[in-house]
Amino acid sequence: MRINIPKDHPRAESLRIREKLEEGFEKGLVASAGLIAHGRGEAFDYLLGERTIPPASQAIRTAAAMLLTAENPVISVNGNTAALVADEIVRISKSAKAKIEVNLFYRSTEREIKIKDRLEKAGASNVLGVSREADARIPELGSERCCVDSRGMYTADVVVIPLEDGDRTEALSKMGKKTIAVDLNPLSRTSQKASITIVDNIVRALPTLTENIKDLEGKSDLELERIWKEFDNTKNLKKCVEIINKRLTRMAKEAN
Ligand code: PTJ
Repeated sequence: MRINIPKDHPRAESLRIREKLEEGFEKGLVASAGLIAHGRGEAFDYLLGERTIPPASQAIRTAAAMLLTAENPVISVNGNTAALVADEIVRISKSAKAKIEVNLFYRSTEREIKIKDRLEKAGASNVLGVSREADARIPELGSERCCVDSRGMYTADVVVIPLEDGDRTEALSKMGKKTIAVDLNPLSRTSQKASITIVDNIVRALPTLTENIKDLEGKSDLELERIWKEFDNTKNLKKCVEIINKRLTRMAKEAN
């Protein structure tokens, strides 16, 4: 149901994001569980103060450096990502020369085609992974996510996995791939298993990733590699949890 969101509503931005997801659901891009997943994300965003925290900025810069040194980077797109940030996905794919592949947890050919159409409307020219094009299998993965495109994720060296489930993150790293997750929950299995986890809302993280790619473009491979080789994901996640912890402790004191 649509309402006219007043510009001065204190939660206007959050309501606008919800509206995009609702619209995505009505158009058949977003899975019903995608709405629930968004709610979990919102709760963590609330705890973070709905801003890009310093460890997330560091993870974004590291992700930009990793994408620029990758040989065959692929961005995996699901329903929520397509509904929220299709334009930004295309921008990143162009600036980092990354392929785009549709990969769904709740797989249906109908939804894959709708997501592909949305991405093409945003300017994508070669969207992989739709229907029979997902001709290869990620070993030891039970979910529908195991079907991937042999030109894309199967042969990729770096995979960007926004709003992901832990099983596939683990399976991709077992295949020797580097993974860049975007997940507001620093405690999730995806966050723990990815090579780089950006603990930020995808609507903020991706535009910042584009800016960082542009900023690092002229650097040598050696310099770029140094950035991602020095990055410690476990330490970075710990900093995210500490920020939430400090914020809650301060708020609890203020409440007394
Ligand atoms: O479109 P499909 O079929 O591939 O399904 C997509 C969902 C998201 C339903 C599927 O991947 C799923 O069930 O994901 P999970 O296991 O619920 O994990 C989603 C994660 O994304 C959770 O840890 C959320 O906190 C996080 N999240 C939700 N919204 C955002 C987010 N992270 C960043 N930005 C968001 N806007």
